[in-house]
Amino acid sequence: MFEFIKEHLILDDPLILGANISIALTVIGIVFALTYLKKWKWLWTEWITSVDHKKIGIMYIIAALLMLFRGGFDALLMRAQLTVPNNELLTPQHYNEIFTTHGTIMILFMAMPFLLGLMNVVIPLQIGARDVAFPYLNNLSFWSFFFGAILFNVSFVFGGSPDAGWTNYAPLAIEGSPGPGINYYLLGLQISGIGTLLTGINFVVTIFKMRAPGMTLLRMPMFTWTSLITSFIIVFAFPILTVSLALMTFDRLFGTHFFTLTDGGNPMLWSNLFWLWGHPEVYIVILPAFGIFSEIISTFARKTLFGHKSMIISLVVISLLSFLVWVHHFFTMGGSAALNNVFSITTMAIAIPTGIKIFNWLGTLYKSRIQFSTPMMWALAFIPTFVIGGVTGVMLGMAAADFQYHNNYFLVAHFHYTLIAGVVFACFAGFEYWYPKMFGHKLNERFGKLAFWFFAIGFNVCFLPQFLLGFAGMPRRVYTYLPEDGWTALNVVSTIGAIGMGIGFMIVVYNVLYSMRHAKRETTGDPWNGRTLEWATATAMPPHYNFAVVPEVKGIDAFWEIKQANNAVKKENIEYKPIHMPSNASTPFVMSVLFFVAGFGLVFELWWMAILGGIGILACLVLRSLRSHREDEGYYVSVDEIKKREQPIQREA
Ligand code: HEM
Ligand SMILES: [Cu+2]
Repeated sequence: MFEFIKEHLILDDPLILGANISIALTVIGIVFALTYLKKWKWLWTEWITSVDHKKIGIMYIIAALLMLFRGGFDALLMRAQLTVPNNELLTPQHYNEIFTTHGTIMILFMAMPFLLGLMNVVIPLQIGARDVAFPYLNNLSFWSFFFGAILFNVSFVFGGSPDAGWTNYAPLAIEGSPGPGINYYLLGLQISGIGTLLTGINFVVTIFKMRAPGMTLLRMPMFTWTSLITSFIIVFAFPILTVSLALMTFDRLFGTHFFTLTDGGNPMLWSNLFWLWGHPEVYIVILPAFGIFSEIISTFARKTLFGHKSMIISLVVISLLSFLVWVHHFFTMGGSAALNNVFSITTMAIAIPTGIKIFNWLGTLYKSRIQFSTPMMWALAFIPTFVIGGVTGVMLGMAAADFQYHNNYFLVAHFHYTLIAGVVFACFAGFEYWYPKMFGHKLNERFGKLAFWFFAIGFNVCFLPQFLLGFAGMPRRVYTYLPEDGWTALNVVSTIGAIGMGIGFMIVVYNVLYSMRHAKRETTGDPWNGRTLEWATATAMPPHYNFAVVPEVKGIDAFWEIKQANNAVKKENIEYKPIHMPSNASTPFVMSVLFFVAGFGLVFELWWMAILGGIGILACLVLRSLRSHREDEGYYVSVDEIKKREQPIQREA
């Protein structure tokens, strides 16, 4: 065992060694603090085993922020490496590993969980429900995502990181990459993918079955709509990923030949399967972002979202088209012209429903009195920047033109314009917007705006020059270049922008720490004068049962209408009834740890460990089936407790 650890622990690289030490110190510090403050039990009962959707959402967001830090650090290292020609900060192998982990972490362990976290916090509240449909499953979703992410991250210090790009193309990932790196990729994604699929199922059922009386499908707020459609895409797309990852795991561990170049394997099959999942995946992260911006724009423009119905139709159209465009990721890999034409047209067609959305947002802003809060700043900056991402996407979608642009920095600039101006801006915007619901106070607006300006300006300074680098022919995924190439000046500018974004991120983190201490506590549940039901709870932070009395919905902007009608019922007159809630669950956490153990065993082909983990997982399933009756009984929140919780913060009617 000792030999095994000595063989795989990475100690020779000073950068990784430094990270090793700081990770070890942080872990020791956290363990010490928890023990010293006697917080272990609190952590276990209030968080780890909690089935409250709001707490699960918060845990998702914290994990995503940590991953943003990790992915952002990777990004800064790459930018540092590319700042000047012939730089020797990183070796070629290290550069390969970093762009692979950066891309994978940003998409699968940062953007998606961040949005799933916001969905978790907001959706049940927004539809007037007490929790999600399957709270127990929700806890399992989070922990399997979390331990999948941990497994992926372990590669960094133990055994070596994956190095075949986030697309993990065969045959490179099978025959061209010895060592455990790719195994980490396959199993980390597999385990966390289970969590994502379960979340998709959970939200489809929640949104269909648990809406408050009166909330018809067409009255659902836009964030709920986008979350519903996203959940559907997850349900259809993630099984493709599951199967593809399993097949490649067989190729690597058991010598099958699904994607090899020899013995009847076909690497192109991987590309097809990967992008058949991968393209819908980018809509899984962009659609909830659209939903967040819609909520924010209508709140701070003080108007109903313009063209609510056309928004919904365009959502559905985008989701269908997202499955019909995947071949645009390999226009240049030798398909026929006819084939490329078909996929070129479906790709460009996506611009139409997306354009409709842009006009709807502009229509909402038109002749409104805009309130420039921090969330709104992100939303306003999103519109023009995302248009740049969209327009360059159409340029790439033309098969003939793609022969020029693909695999150079024009592409890198394009997808960062969509992923950052679309998704990351939305994550920050949604975080600031719903922060009072999660923590009972707003974030400081001055620091919020400062962070916004650093990040938004830094972003454009970083990525606009990359379009030009693309025109100048700089390829993607190269670790250095020559002075004669003439790419130096633009690369310097780009790195300066990246530093600006890093500072912006640090200000966001500082703002959280600052506001925890200094911001004014919210007393009402409605700090922004909101329009939708999540703002209708009596307390600033809703109790675990959300609504003491389930609200009734009379239109889009349900809460706004309640406020306009001024029929906020006096609290004394309400007759509370006991509320049925689910109990905490510990099996999901244990099971996810076992997933990690089994996954780690497979990564290193330690069969005993893999089998032990597998048996443990099965045992958990059996246990759960036997115990389910008792566990599912849950408990009742008594009328007394409800009264106590609703009392001190009565809102004036
Ligand atoms: C914080 C600012 C960011 C910077 C400075 C940055 C920078 C970079 C750089 C330099 C590359 C490598 C390009 C190459 O060598 O070909 C890259 C690749 C990539 N980035 Fe980012 N990035 C940032 C944020 C993000 C975010 C937020 C996402 C996704 C949500 C993302 C997704 C990707 C993907 C998917 C790749 C491709 C990886 C691959 O080639 O396999 N990046 N980024
Ligand atoms: Cu695509």
